[in-house]
Amino acid sequence: MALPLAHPALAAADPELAGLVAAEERLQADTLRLIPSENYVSRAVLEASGTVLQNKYSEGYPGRRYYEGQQNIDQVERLAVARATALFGVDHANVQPYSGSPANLAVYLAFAEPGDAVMGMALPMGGHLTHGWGVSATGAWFRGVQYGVRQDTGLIDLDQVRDLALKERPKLIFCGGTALPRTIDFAAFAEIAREAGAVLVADIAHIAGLIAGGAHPSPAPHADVVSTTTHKTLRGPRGAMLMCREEHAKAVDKAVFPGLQGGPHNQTTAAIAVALHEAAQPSFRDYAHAVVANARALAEQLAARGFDLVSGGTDNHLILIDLTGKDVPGKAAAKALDRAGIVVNYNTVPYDPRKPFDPSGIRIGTPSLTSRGLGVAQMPAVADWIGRGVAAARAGDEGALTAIRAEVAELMAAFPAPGL
Ligand code: DSN
Repeated sequence: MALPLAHPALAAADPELAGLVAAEERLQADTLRLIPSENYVSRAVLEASGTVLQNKYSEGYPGRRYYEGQQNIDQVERLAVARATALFGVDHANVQPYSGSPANLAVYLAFAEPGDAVMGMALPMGGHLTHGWGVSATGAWFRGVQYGVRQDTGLIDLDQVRDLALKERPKLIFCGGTALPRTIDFAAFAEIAREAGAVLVADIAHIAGLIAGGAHPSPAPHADVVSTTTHKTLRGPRGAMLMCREEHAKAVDKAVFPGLQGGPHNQTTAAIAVALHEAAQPSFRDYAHAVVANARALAEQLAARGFDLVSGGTDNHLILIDLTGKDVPGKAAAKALDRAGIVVNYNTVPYDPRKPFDPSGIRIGTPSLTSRGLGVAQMPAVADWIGRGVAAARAGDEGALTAIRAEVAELMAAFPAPGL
């Protein structure tokens, strides 16, 4: 296996590990990555993640640390916070959560007591584990009340949300999720939360980059707390942020540290700062709008090829395909597409009669391909490969998958991945 020239010290010290990194770089370069929660970070974000900031402990917050030697770290964190508040138009940002699940857990710690009712979208409907789903600590320690989408439209049933909220009086209401192809009506959720006396948490992990780039409405005027990861459409390192109004700043900060976490990962904070700087540039707005334009074009092309799309299409970066009519389960299709160089994930669809580990759907999205520069002109080819790949999965035609893999690699070579 060729050693990666980009990591000479790693290659010399640990060739086995370096070989795996090189193989992953090649895989990310050659394949069409359609997982909607993934992306390619810039070289600058990658470099910031690999700095000596790694070597420093800094429990506490800028100016209020439990370790000395924070002359530079404080400035790094202040920069990240200032860039987050400016970009998202919020009073306060905490950039220390290690990732999305710990960030959401901190929200529970800040605003609820064990046993309280909390409301979120059911996981099989497109929600997230940490929105009170049973197998998560948030569903075990709190009383999860779950809403969904309508079976006839695939859209969130806001009447159901209001009825449940007024009946159950949850402490928290989460909006947002992991498989929602449509715009989230933050204002409507805020009205329901107000009526029910609940704290509204907008989990914008999937769409943070679209919001930053003006391609999705912002929750800032409506939500009490905004939770997000930084590595999806926002195109930063693996990390998270909690943002809120000033009145909630103390509770949020206290919940993250010392409530839940120890020292922040300063190298990640630095990379978040870089990503936020990149997201404030005009080119990021172009990227965010291109993500949505590509998803819309791809959805149209898929529908034209007879694919059944949950909610009939998309408003954002994500498309949820129900393969029931294609007579192929989601997992078999996802694995076949993987062999064809097209990386997706199998996913439940609303009201799925199949089990979560072998569901009826696949979930795809356009952030990664957009970061590589693919545009609407390439979406017919992408839809074609998906159509042929799913047909090959049904027919067990490995030759067809191999042929698609070669075509995919040829196109991807023309669109070099950022950061690699
Ligand atoms: N793992 C994320 C996703 O893929 O949507 C959610 O946490």
